Amino acid sequence: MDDSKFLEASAKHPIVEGHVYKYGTAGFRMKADLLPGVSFRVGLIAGLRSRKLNSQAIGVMITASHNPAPDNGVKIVDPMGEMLEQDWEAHATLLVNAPTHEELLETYKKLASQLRIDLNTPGRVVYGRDTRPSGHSLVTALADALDATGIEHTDYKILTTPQLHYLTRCVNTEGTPKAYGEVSEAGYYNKLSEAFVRALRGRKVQGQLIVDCANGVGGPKLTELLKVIPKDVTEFNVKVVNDDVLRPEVLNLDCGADFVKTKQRAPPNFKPTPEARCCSLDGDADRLIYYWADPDSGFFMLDGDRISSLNASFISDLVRSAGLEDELRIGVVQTAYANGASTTYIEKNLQLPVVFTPTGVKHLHHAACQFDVGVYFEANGHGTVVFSQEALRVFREKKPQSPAQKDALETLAAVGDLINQTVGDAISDMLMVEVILAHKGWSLKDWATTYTDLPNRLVRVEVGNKDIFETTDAERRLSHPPGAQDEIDQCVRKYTTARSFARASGTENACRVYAEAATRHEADELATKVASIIKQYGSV
Ligand code: G16
Repeated sequence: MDDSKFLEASAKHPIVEGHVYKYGTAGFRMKADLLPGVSFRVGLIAGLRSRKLNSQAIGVMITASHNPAPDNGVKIVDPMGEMLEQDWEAHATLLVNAPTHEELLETYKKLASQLRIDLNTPGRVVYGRDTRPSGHSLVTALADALDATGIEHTDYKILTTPQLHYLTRCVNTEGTPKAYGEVSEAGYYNKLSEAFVRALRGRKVQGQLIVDCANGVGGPKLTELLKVIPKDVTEFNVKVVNDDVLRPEVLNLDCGADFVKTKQRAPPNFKPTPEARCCSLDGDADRLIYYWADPDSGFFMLDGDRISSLNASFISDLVRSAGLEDELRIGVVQTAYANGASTTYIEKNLQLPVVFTPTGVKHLHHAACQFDVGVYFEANGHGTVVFSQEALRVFREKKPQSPAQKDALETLAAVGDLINQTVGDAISDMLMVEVILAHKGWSLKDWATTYTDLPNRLVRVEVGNKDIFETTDAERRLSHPPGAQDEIDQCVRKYTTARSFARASGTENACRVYAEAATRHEADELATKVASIIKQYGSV
């Protein structure tokens, strides 16, 4: 390795002195001007990981997803399109925080020898970015690290986050029996379109769907997809709104999935017609929230919990119709943010097991892979359904005993292709919801009748130092600072059926407080009280 080339390249992309960087819920995420040095160093770690994994391609996505426009982020994607293995998050954090260029070189070499990585092995990294203008310089820093360390690289330019995950898996499986799809953006659109038509099995999509794209990358990408979906066969009628990617400042501004979920209202800049189905994506199109708004019943939201139970119910019915209920284990994964009513519905009505993990699709995905069919969605609309290799094989190869079994098996096989197996993908999830509603002949109102949400409130609390808040029990309790959880418990005890927890966000410089109670008023009141406890402890 050429040390002087390494040092010269690193000198062009310094980290910001005094700032402590941490690989959070979805990689390094913060104000974009703090990130060029981080992006360079992420290039180093991605290259090491590729070399460690026998030259398989590693993905890097540059996005700050739901965060405001001035933020950006860098995250690493493993070869099968999953999030970076957790041990390596610590290696990434270590490398990114090396104070000088010389110490960075030393840490890089030490890491390589400790992990038994031969620096002469070829390595490959593929990357993409969302529409944020700051993405340009972050890509330059990343590419400089890859060039300085002799790693082959491909820039897939502007993509949704799930498209980058898709491409990473496609690159690594191309030409093998596990080939995931054609290695191109067009391949992604063709795969989704073809699976959508197959999963509908001749049914038509009813009525119009209005899609709010958060003024992010999902807008242009959804428009591309819609060009290849055959309208005559599907009657898929989509109106794309909030797709302005030319004015960076409007990204996620008063629109998008995070706005709708946290504010519990439709984006103010478009007036949904009463009969329209509406949904919102977030800034990098990996979250999805459905809703409607009409003058009589007002606004009604179908969030990630609803999408989860809809998928779980549809797929478990199909598995039963296919005669596979004794062969395949189906399970649902949720986080502490899941509405208690959704958990009860899944366990009692759908009779499916529910597992809880901390926030972050990286945790949910891993837990979902323990099932043959693992349904995971965070309440914020981030999630997917993963099928084991065995489940996918059975869908393709089982000999049907009846026309009904044949139909169920073919639908399951199509669904396996439609749902992004690598990570939560708002566009693929949206097609899946549309397929299920078409199969069931349901409107959003029919879907909403499956259970009644407990009133809840999510609050964002800015504190001096969010890192003092540490959690336990899948983030349902605070272990630090001492005394804070006792005060929360005392507060919660004053309400009959209530629950509340607080945790530090891994993507924003703030804490989040969630409260659920028997009435809207109580949920709001409890959230406010717990937020003030957090504010008080956080200001110390
Ligand atoms: C990211 C993660 C999600 C997580 C969300 C909020 O979403 O991928 O799994 O739920 O952040 O995390 P936190 O509460 O720690 O800030 P996105 O859509 O921003 O990439």
